[in-house]
Amino acid sequence: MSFRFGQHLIKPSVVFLKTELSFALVNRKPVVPGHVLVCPLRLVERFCDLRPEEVADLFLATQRVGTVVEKHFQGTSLTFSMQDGPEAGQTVRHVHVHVLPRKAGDFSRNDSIYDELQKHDREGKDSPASWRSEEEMAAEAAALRVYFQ
Ligand code: AMW
Repeated sequence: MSFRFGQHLIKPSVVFLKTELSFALVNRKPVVPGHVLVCPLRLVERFCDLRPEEVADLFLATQRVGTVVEKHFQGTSLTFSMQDGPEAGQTVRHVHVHVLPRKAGDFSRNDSIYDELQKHDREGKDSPASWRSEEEMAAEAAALRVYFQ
């Protein structure tokens, strides 16, 4: 079985959490180590189109995922971000929360992380050559899955 993430078919090997209505996957192009994504299982484009139970499940999953990636990647804070619609920078038309472990000095200007989020998967910056290998992604997902067992 695979997971839908917008136009992408996601292999179970890169998914590290599945709840009743949500799933979390590792990023093929992380902005910082441990940059992962949490999505509703149902292919829904905009946040406003989620049902209340999907919002609840998505945010509960996001909370759990944040705790785990902060610990696993030795972060001391977290950035949560959602680009909700193309004008907000959304490239994959499927609701997703970016979860990014943060640590002191990771960006010289703290909010530069938002510039990086905006740029990292735009045209010209997102060729397959810039993506991580499936093996590397699967290994990271396997390490994170352990925390949810
Ligand atoms: W958006 O700009 O839509 O808020 O973010 C899309 C995110 O999804 C980016 O971080 C991008 O690197 C990631 N991404 C896109 N396709 C895949 C994929 N097939 N597997 C893992 N991550 C992906």
